[in-house]
Amino acid sequence: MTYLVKPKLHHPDLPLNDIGLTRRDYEGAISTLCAGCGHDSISAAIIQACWELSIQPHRVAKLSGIGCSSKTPTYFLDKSHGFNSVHGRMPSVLTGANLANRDLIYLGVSGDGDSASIGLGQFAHIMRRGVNMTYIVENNGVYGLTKGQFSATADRGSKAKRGAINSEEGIDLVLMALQLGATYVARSFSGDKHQLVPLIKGALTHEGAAFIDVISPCVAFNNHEGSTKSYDYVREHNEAVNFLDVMTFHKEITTQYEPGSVQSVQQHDGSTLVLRKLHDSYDPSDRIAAMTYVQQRYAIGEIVTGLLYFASKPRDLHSALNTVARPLNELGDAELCPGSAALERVNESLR
Ligand SMILES: Cc1ncc(C[n+]2csc(CCOP(=O)(O)OP(=O)(O)O)c2C)c(N)n1
Ligand code: SF4
Ligand SMILES: [Mg+2]
Repeated sequence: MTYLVKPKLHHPDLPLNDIGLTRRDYEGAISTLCAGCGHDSISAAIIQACWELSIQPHRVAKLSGIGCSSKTPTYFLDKSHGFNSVHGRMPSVLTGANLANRDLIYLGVSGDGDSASIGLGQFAHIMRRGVNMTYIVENNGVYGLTKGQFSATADRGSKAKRGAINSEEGIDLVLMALQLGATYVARSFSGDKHQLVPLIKGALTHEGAAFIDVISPCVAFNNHEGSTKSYDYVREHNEAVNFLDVMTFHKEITTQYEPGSVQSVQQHDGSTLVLRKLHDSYDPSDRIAAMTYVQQRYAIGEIVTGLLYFASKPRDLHSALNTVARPLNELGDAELCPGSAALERVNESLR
């Protein structure tokens, strides 16, 4: 893949995070996407979230499939591990990497074509297995890279750039993730970084399957009147249920929210999610209610955004499989090959 390296010089007074890095230390190559593409705003939000969380870049493994969205890991975190897989196959590569080394922070970046069309089966299985990761779909309702065909998330009745009407039902990946058992599920908009950055921070600190569907307009092929994934449409129909703030465990919580509208939840890693509710009746810990709410609002033309569901005690694949705690590449011969006596005992137990 060709890319333009960004010059590394930066202003000496740029603010530093807790580990002494500037925001520029989390950047990647210069983007070659179309000017105004929503995907670039999502890359900027990922950079901001990782910088604010003071994540060591070498502890992140970023994985993707094929598409304009799947190209974006080149444009952030250039000191992290990266793997650009086959179209729709990122989830199985991520699952394997995670099983081999649970010490890394896994970030999967995909498109609506990559995850809801060719990769739908892979998407379903990574969610139901509860792989500890942040999985972001940059959802523009089209195959941007191959020039704007409808993808499987395009809403029935939405209009293509050349006027064709989509006659098929759209797949809602948020509803699928909820049904399949993801333990942190959110939706956001690439044009709303105040909502998106904290949602990414919450997902990165969540120790289970975290999924964020980000509506990300394709300015080249799906930003016209009649599209339900355009900047104008999403701005007019966005219905936020809450706003999130994430406090890492070493930061003091100074609450600036009105009592009664705030819900704080302690996560496994010690960080706290502080939710400012916009709808008092909305309870993000109720999975069934979240599915009902998303569907009810969709029926009246609204796109519900915010943290829609989370489980404060998530189950992850390693705990389900009772795997060894250390990364496989740290195990020596003695642990990997316990000897013929141990093999004999295993065989005996199966007779
Ligand atoms: C196996 C395979 N089938 C088809 C393609 C062609 N192809 C490349 S990208 C793409 C769709 C990308 O759409 P999406 O994932 O939504 O990404 P976007 O470009 O919209 O961000 C397709 C069909 C391919 N590269 N590999
Ligand atoms: S074709 Fe669409 S999705 Fe691809 S870079 Fe351009 S605006 Fe973004
Ligand atoms: Mg797409």
